Amino acid sequence: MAGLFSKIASRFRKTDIDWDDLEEELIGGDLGVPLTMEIIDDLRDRGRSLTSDDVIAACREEVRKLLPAKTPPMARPSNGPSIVLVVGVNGVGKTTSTVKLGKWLKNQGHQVMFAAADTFRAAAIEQLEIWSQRLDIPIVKGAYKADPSSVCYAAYQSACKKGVDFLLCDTAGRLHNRHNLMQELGKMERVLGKLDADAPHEVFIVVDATTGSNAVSQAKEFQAALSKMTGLIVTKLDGSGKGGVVAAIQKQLEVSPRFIGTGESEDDFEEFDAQRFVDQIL
Ligand SMILES: Nc1nc2c(ncn2[C@@H]2O[C@H](COP(=O)(O)OP(=O)(O)OP(=O)(O)O)[C@@H](O)[C@H]2O)c(=O)[nH]1
Ligand SMILES: [Mg+2]
Repeated sequence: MAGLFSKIASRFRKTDIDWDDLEEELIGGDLGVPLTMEIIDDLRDRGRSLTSDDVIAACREEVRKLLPAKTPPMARPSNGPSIVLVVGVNGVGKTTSTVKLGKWLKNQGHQVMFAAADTFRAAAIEQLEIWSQRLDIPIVKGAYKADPSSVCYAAYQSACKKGVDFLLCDTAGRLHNRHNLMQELGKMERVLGKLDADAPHEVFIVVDATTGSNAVSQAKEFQAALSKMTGLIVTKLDGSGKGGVVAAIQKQLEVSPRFIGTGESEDDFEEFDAQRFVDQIL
């Protein structure tokens, strides 16, 4: 499916660039108002008649410049496991991404453990357990309805004992406007912070690319509820022709993309690459 930029290129191939139309396309492509305005202003400043190819090249360049050229490695403390908290609204792909990240890390030779901290649904614990068996990655789970903070606490202790490098904590999907559930995340952070002052070492917000600009509001609410948000995992980039929200979140929240999900299988997962993203996905 055609991405945002190829869509714009075909729209303006035979007509002069109309700034209002271009603005509409960029906002429609989920780049968000602040970034769209910056791109349009920059293009206007060039003050000459631009071809559609010039415009696309400039748009790609603006987005590429905004995104970090190199994705940082996963944070590691000098002692003990690196704790990764995976958060987001319902159904965006948190559990799938936790599993994919687990496999990705294991393939690099790391010792990985899962914490099934989504105790909200019994099926969620089972879902992660099945993956744990399939990938041969140990799991610590709590009882259905148990306090997710206590599951993370127990998982941390087990991870320390086993010499685990990365403890990946899958959390329950929560609506970003449900205050008590958002507060529960703050509690998880505080409990983990007592075990290791820098924990959680990574907090990844997962968003579904196909939800478009709503993902920006979701990420904003999670950022407000948590003391840190270290990265973005964007899922369902396969075939949707969407992805602009990655740039909008970087621009408005300064949270950088770290991984992308490109399908339902456990291998449909890649470390984010800004150049590839602007050239092939957007
Ligand atoms: N096409 C596609 N589907 C995905 C991707 N990531 C996740 N999914 C699918 O999205 C659905 C929801 O994924 P989950 O990982 O269960 O989502 P979740 O955020 O853990 O959901 P809750 O725990 O209910 O909040 C599943 O059907 C996944 O297979 C992706 O990158 N591409
Ligand atoms: Mg889940």
